[in-house]
Amino acid sequence: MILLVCSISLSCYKAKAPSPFGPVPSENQMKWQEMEYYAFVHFSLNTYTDQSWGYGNEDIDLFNPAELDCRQWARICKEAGMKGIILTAKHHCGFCLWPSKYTEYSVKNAPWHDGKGDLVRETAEACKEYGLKLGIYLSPWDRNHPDYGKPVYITYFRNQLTELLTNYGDIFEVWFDGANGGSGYYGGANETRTIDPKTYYDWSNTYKLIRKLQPNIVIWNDGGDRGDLRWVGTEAGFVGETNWSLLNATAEVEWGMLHWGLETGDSWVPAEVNTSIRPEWFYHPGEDAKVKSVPQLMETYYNSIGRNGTLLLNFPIMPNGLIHKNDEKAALEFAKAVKEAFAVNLAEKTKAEASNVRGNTKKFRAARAIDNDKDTYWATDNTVTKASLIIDFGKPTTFNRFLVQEYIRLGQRVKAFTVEALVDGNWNKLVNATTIGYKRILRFPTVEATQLRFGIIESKSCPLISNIGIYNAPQIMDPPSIIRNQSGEIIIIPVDTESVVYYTFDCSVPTVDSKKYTGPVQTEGKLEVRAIAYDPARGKSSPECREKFDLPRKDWKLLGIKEERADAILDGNPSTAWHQSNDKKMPIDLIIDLGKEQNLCGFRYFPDQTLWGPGIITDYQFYVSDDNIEWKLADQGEFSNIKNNPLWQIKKFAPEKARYIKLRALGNTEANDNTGYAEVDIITN
Ligand code: FUL
Repeated sequence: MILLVCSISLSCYKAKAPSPFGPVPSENQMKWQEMEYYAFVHFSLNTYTDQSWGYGNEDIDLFNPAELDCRQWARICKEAGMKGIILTAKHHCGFCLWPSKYTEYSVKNAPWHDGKGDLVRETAEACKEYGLKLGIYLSPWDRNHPDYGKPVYITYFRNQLTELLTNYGDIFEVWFDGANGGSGYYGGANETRTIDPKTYYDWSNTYKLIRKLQPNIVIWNDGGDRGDLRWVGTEAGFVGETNWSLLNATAEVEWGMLHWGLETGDSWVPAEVNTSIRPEWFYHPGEDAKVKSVPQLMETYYNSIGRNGTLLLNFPIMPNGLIHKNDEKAALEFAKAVKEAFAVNLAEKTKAEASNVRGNTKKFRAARAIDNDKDTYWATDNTVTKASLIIDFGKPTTFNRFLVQEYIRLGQRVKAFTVEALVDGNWNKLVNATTIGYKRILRFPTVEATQLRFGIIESKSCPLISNIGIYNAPQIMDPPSIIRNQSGEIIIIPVDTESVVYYTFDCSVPTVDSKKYTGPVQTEGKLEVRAIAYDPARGKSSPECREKFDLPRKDWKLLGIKEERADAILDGNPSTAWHQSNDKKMPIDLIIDLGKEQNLCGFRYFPDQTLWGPGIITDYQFYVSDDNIEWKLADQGEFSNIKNNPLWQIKKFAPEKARYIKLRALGNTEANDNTGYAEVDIITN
């Protein structure tokens, strides 16, 4: 009898569900994580002024989107597989897309719908119709408001939040961008106002208000108190391969913590990867040909959703109020590619065996990881933190993707794992990886095997695996990259070294009948190069890469610089850079002798792409000269949003004839004197 009681109680004990380990997600965070993919929509006065950041004095009369149709946005998002839309209700310029009671700088004074329009309402209604959730971007920095920087502005900000979180139904996420460049219109003051982002906004009381008005919301905040979600430290569309959904509730968050999370963090703060479908956030007609390709978007997919993050993909709205057809096409083709990649789960209907099963019970057996039910999971005994699970396909099976999910409601646990394939009776390692979290997707070269072994090497506590997927995704080809070096040679580099490259110089579309690239090609004058990569085995081409080049820089000389490495500025290679010596203080000049007089009408600057101390110029003056003695100011201004989006900066000015140019750096993104350049180029008439 005693024995019987003991054995019953022992098996009950063993079969008990594991206790949570470390921080766990709230119900709101869980629901948000399961959305996986949703849209950003950037639309404001910037749309009409071709700017990234409005100054705050832009004319309201500009806002008159003739064909505005939020249902078009919602339809595209829905068809693209997205689950919600976050709208820029107010960007840094302060212009409000809803008729706020608290300012005149809103749609109520715009010609659109004779001032009776409400874009937040139209977006909310369209979302409802298409079964999407609505999120709100409300910029804390307001370059229009006269009181910005004073305590009374916080009341204004909270009044606006109250309007937005009360009048438009359920809001799933609120987004507080930390950007603040200081200068602004501020009701006519036209000055620079600095605030301390740690204290000025009094976030903790604002958070209380938000949670009272919208109990199911998640808060994104990169600049202030810890919200529910974290930024990943870049707008380029990726989070770290190792990605803990944890941070500490207090103390500084360094870049590495944004990127990888914090293994020992005391709070659940998962990663959201925000990036735009084009280089910039707002619509710029010059970017119509720069919409990201399917391979680029797939890369983003694997580096966000595939790395335990969500993906917030931005659509810039055109001045007419619609999403551009190129962006629509890219988003829908991307959705199709994702669907194709994950169409058939080869783990379904297979046999799964585990090295250890919690309490030896059916409830936690290996099959729970392949039963298509997110609420069941394979678990090991409490003391077992190393374990493996073998999937037996029963026949040779071809695959190249492995998807795995932890049951995160009880915490994120796995620190390291491997995937192996049984080929001809031998276990071949396919990949070594670190964290899993909500979802991890691994890519490896296509393999044919009869079994797959998922080995957990290290886990903080007994691992809980809710889902495993195995797929054979079709290959996707990336466009090649094209550079022109200082001597004028065109160099075309395919992503896959086995592919063949075809190109044109005459603006025609490159095909397999175009010229085959066999090595650097010497060129003269202005030039447009278009190129594709081609896989002869499968008869598939990549999307094209298209680059325009101004005059070759053969005869250019950097004046007053002895270091040979400075040639990186002119070598055409965007991944090499040079920095001014660190004893120089702003303003710091870069002077170039163009070799002879040129008809200038602009310049281009490409910042250093390295992550640490890139010395990115934010404020500049551009001078021209005939003799390197007398200089004339041709242009000055800011490179808006260059910190988060360090792309080519193109500045045009009234035509000037000159032989010498001087790019003067007045400030950088690091608030010090570090000044770097990957490339500097001119634009000629
Ligand atoms: C940035 C902003 O400054 C950009 O304009 C954009 O809104 C992006 C989503 O966040 O930091």
